[in-house]
Amino acid sequence: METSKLQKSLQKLNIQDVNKGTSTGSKSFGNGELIASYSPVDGKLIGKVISTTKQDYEKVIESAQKAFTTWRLVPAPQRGEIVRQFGDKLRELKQPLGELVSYEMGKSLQEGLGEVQEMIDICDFAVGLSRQLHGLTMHSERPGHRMYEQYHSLGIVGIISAFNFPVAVWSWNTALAWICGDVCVWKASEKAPLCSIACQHIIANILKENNLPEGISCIVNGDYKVGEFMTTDKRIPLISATGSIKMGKIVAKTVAERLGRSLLELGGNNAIIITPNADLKISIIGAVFGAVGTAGQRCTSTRRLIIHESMYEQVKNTLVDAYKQLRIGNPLDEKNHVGPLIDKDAVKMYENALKKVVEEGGNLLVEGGVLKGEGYESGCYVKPAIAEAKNAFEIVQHETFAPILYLIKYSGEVENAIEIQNGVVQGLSSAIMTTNLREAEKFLSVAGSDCGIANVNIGTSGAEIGGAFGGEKETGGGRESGSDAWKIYMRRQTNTINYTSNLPLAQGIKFDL
Ligand code: UN1
Repeated sequence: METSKLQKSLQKLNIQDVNKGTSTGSKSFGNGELIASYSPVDGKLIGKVISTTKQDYEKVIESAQKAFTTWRLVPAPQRGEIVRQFGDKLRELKQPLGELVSYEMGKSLQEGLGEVQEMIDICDFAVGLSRQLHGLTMHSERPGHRMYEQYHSLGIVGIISAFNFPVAVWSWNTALAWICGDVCVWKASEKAPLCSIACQHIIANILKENNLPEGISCIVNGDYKVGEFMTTDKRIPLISATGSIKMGKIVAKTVAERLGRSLLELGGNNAIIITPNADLKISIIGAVFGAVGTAGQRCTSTRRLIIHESMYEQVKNTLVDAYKQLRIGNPLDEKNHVGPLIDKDAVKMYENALKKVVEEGGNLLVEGGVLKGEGYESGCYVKPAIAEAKNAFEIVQHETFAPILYLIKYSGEVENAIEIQNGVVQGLSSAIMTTNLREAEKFLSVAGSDCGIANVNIGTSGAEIGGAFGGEKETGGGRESGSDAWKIYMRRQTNTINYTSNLPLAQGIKFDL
């Protein structure tokens, strides 16, 4: 893509002025230090944002609190109408926003556009949901009594998002939170802050056009210290955080200490099992996209392939050949499959992991390495690598956010593969490639995969928004996006109404005066 075309797209998103920062609605302010956003695509400075000071933060929370008292009284289907307008605007701006995601984060343009599509889809989902925030009715054990439950708006939702899905994960949270009557304060990753500014501009205009309080959508910028303002803040009943297990443990502890709610979506160590009954063609496509898509920087990326010994050589050779076809380069150029890693720190972690797997006795089948020269000036482009390894290796147990795929052999029955697949601390996504019904059902059974996502004949990444998204064990246990994930954004109330002139007590207790 030519630079001038990209510049035009950035203009459409109104993010070209540097020094934008903390904002509630469309008002941008802030006194903090500047955070520069460099593109991993070409190493150029895209813009700067102002980080949020404690004083700025207080203004944001005041505005959010004020907005909540109005917003919660707007009927849910009318709140849905605002989300519908937001989704429509995203449809209009899909191309420029997808380009910004691709340019600031480094994922391929197709994936950048796909990410905006996830935003559009969750808006549609939320609009429908805005008429379906159902509670249940129960039959009371007492005569002349009615019992039911209802869901009320919760308050301020704090969203801490990661660089790898710089816009979609926010929208999964915010679209649901808004229809639930909550207001949102978003701290985006300091590695992709301009994406958050672009999104804020879009929603701020919609709020303004509809004469709604600007504090319905707020953003704060900065590093973990700004995150701490939020996690320690009793005025924020729910913190939804996406990121590393290390970060999640700190967030969980801090929020639990004040008995707040947290929704955690942390690391994955996702595997695909390839059984003797697998369809090889789809297994290879699923594995390669899972491992190298987004340069291995999805929390659902495929990190481990657990292959039956009878298929091992064939899968290995086909994979090595497939990796030779991969084109690595500018992600805005649609002919490339793999873009850069987010920054040079990520490159170091990739290099360390490759070193470590060899030290532990692994065998590099596709060596990897950092690319240099024309087109790779940012220093963030790396070659996807494949290593034969053991599940017990320390490095295999660890999530490295890079395109490194570990091949692990299993023998005997599918139960052995499932044991290996479950033998990690993370529990996000998993998959089995098989055309055998018994194998598939065992994998999905209670004795099967222990992950939040378990797929058959589909890779580990690329979940649809309609299902609940999240994982077990050290992935954090939270569920976002579809199904009934909305419930965490609301407070549940049980109501019992007596329409008689007697006061019978529950459990048959007599208390006559
Ligand atoms: C993430 O990497 O944090 O399932 C989210 C997927 C995407 C979302 C990934 N729909 O790969």
